[in-house]
Amino acid sequence: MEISPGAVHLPGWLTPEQQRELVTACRAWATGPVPIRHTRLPRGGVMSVQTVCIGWHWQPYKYTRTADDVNGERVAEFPDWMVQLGRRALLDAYGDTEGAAAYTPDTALINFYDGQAKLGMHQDKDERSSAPVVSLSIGDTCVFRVGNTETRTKPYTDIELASGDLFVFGGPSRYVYHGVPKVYEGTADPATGLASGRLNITMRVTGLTD
Ligand code: MD5
Ligand code: FE
Repeated sequence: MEISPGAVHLPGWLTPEQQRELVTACRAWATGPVPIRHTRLPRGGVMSVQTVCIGWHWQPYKYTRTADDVNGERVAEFPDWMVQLGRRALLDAYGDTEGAAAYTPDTALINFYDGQAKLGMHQDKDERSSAPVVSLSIGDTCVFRVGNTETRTKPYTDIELASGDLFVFGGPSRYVYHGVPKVYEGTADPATGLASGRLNITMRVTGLTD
């Protein structure tokens, strides 16, 4: 369903098998050339969420090929199968065949939330492209807060994102404030391969070239 113009939530979009495959892939990336870490913020804080990136490495407020704030290694390649998954997500969310075919995400941020992790209200503005963001959730259910483009406060809508859910943010919703105020610990189905916690994968277009 459409939460606001361009913001489309498709619950249960991933099959249990796709969820298991994504968990396996994310485990490999989390222990790959650039290990998953709590991102350090410029003002000295540390995010409670843990993040590993593929394609391009995100750190506030930029994307680089190497993880200069971790170990200096180059991040893993963004695989073609994930480009195809992103195109299917866009097609199912918007029904726009040409728009979906033209979508070529080149980075993904893979966020891991334990039961205490939160993500404050923010906008995603570090990409030089206004192409949609594709979000996939696996594991524990969370409260996801979708706000407005003007302020990090009300009006906003709280929805639950559960394992297998797809969310696409494009058009007028691309730059809305959003966050994760709560993770419901212990709600994950271990059959996905994730015994506890929440995994979120966001595909994006950086708009960068080497
Ligand atoms: C998460 N991740 O659940 C969320 C899902 C992040 C982040 O917010 O920046 O890693 S992605 C939600 C998102 C992305 C871009 C735009 C909008 C939402 N939006 O317009 O609401 O870990
Ligand atoms: Fe975000």
